Amino acid sequence: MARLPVTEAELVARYGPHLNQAPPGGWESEGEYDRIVDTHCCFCGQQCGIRLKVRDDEVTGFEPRYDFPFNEGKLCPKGVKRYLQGSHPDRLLTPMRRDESAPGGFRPIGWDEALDTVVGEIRRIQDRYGPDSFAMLSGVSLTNEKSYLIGKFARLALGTANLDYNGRYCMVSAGAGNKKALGIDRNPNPWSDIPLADVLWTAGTNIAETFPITTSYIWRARDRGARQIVQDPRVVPHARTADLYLPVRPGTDSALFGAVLHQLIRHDWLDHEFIEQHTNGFDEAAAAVADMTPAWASGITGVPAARIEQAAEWWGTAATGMLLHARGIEQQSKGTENVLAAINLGLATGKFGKPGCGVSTITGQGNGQGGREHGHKCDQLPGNRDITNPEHRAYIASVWGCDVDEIPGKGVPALAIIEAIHEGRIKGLLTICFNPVVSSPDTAFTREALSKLEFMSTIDFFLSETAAYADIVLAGSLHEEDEGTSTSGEGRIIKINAAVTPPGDARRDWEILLDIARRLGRGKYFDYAGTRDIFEELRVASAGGTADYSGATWERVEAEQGLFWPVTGDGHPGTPRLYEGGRFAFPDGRARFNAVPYRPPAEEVDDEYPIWLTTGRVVSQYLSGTQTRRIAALVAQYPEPLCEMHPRLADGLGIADGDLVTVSSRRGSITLPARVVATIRPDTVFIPYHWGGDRAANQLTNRVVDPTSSMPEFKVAAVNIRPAGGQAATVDERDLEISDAGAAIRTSGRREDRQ
Ligand SMILES: Nc1nc2c(c(=O)[nH]1)N[C@H]1C(S)=C(S)[C@@H](COP(=O)(O)OP(=O)(O)OC[C@H]3O[C@@H](n4cnc5c(=O)[nH]c(N)nc54)[C@H](O)[C@@H]3O)O[C@H]1N2
Ligand SMILES: Nc1nc2c(c(=O)[nH]1)N[C@H]1C(S)=C(S)[C@@H](COP(=O)(O)OP(=O)(O)OC[C@H]3O[C@@H](n4cnc5c(=O)[nH]c(N)nc54)[C@H](O)[C@@H]3O)O[C@H]1N2
Ligand code: SF4
Ligand SMILES: [Mo]
Repeated sequence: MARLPVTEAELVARYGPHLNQAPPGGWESEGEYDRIVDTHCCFCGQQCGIRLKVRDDEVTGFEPRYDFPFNEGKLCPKGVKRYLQGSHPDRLLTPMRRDESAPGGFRPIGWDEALDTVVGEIRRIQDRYGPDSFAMLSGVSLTNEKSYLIGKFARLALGTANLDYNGRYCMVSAGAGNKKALGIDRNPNPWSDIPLADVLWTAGTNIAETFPITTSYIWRARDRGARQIVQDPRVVPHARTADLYLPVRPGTDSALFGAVLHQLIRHDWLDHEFIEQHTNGFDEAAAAVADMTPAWASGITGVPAARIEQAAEWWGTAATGMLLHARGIEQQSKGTENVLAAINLGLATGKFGKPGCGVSTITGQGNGQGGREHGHKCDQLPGNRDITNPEHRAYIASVWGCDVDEIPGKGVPALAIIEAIHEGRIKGLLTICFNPVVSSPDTAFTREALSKLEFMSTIDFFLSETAAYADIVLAGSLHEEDEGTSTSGEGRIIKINAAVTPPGDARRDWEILLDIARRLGRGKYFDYAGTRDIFEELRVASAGGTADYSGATWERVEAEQGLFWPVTGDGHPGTPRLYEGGRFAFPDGRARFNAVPYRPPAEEVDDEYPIWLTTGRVVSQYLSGTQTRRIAALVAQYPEPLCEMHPRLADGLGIADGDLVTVSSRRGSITLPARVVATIRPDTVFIPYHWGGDRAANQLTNRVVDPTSSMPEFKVAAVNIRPAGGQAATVDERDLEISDAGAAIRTSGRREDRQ
């Protein structure tokens, strides 16, 4: 097997360490400020290093950090504009109470009234319907400290089993697959491995738009001559430079991976020594793909058989290689199976535990990695422990100083919480950092559910579409208004520093939770003077778990530019690459192959709904859009959702670029402009999901979930499309001006949104 010539040392010599140079005199020479605070971007899981300029307790500007080894002076369009939310006129400055007679449907109230109402309603509902009838939904834009706190708060202050989080819509299929096959829910590689891969396979990720800084690592591999394979129903920007493009039909990835394993076996492109010494279950996995020929897979996936064969040859014969995957293969009703099928390819060729090798998920949300380790999930306790395991429960009870029976059992996952609300089994809800009215599948259903609640409260800094359903809205904190740690998609624990204090009467999220706990009479379990105390407890709680942070201190994290967990004790160097030397996180040290038979997506196209729909992101918007839809410079880049479709499909329907089309599924319809592009499969349309109200893509999506991970099938639905008559109105310049002055642009978080 030929190794590409360029070495790691040559690569560093060629690129950096600091690829981009600051302007002469440094960024500090520009703009007015009285302090600069080193911290990280509040948006995606790459957690780029950023420096905030502060004047008079307000963020006035930013610069990228050159010293942070991940982004080395680079930022994407969202990171560049992130600080503009702080002084936005929509920023919530006080708690609010629903009041039909008030303008906008809410009136400002004081904290005592707000928190007494929340606590009174929690008590009333739990007394009447039982402790689990009050649920909590949370999110992982929050720090590790807040994630840990929320896990404890739900169990010991609310006393409910029903806590889950928005990572349920994001990382859980990857997590379940990694735990099952390799033993740890973390991506196995630091990104410094990417440039060392001789073949780079990206599956189900629009990496150039969603992880722009990671793309620069891919360019470094490409410049060494690494081969690039892209698997996506769309010719995403990164695919335009790929050596091999696999235009997979939505929902069929496990068939493609199965055929590749079939080929690896057929041509004996296998690492027999690795399979024998470091894995179990190869024979079962091989048996499952015995009939998965490239010709068979071609019929299912729509990818020409020759391309599948080529992908197998490149992957099978390269000395090093990485397969990077994200939500495209994970947000399916068989997301976990897709991940297991991808991992099989790494195990079969020995591509784990060494430089430039790995099958790695790319974590999405800012703290999407850390937030899934500290007990934020319905089945989990801190350190990635299992809430049903008696030993794990006993350990956490000892850290919390409570009776083990005080820790409730396993609750239900996010979508099941919404379904239980719809069925009337859950009556009360507290949400923080989650906007399910936009981000949950089947919007009409979500709205109906929230309308049935007897009481709902939301902690947010903007009146999100979800907050608009609340009875009491609690004004929480922005990222730069609090300190703590976060864990990037690489698995690197980093330090978030506070730059400013919350404005008006807004309060830090954790202070709000502590106050509620005290008012519920549970203050003794929440005796923290600051987030640092929470981190110190988190360290102890995580010790001995798979996600072990016990050796991480705030000082070390900052001084060492982050620490990769597990970091198991004082002085432990951290673990950038997992599974070194082929030792996996199981008692026998062996990874597990998994047999992955093919099964189709939950909903398939038919005469009535003949077109595949898939959903996702654009570079300028972030998630449910509450944050980025308020920044005019970002809105201007992509102001409203468009329906991407191939010219052949458009022609057949008599649709031209910019025409309004109505897209309908079994759940609902949306009318939006068509964007006719040749970069998508002709049988598939794509709609980004960052908008609410009648512009929400999730009006169309299906509530079916992956049986293992409970991930909804955001990436596959069947739809029909018809011309709606008329052209799309071009973006109204006045809207942008309004937004420059700060008002929300046609956000749908309005009172009338409530049904
Ligand atoms: N600009 C921007 N960046 C972001 C975010 C954002 O909102 N905006 N969000 C962050 C978060 S939380 C996440 S989770 C990540 C998501 O990052 P990605 O997963 O990269 O983003 P998506 O757009 O959801 O989907 C990726 C790709 O999957 C493809 N796809 C759809 N269906 C299938 C399929 O069946 N098979 C395959 N192989 N591919 C399919 C889509 O065409 C799309 O190009 O991005 C993070 N970064
Ligand atoms: N159709 C479709 N739907 C999808 C997806 C898809 O690809 N297609 N992707 C899914 C994925 S991967 C994800 S991650 C989810 C994300 O979906 P959500 O989690 O619902 O999206 P966010 O925009 O992050 O919503 C977070 C809310 O928390 C607030 N917030 C942010 N930071 C903080 C904070 O520090 N404190 C407080 N108190 N509030 C905060 C924001 O203002 C916002 O209102 O969407 C999912 N939904
Ligand atoms: S790539 Fe992610 S972390 Fe970096 S600036 Fe953009 S949104 Fe922020
Ligand atoms: Mo995500």
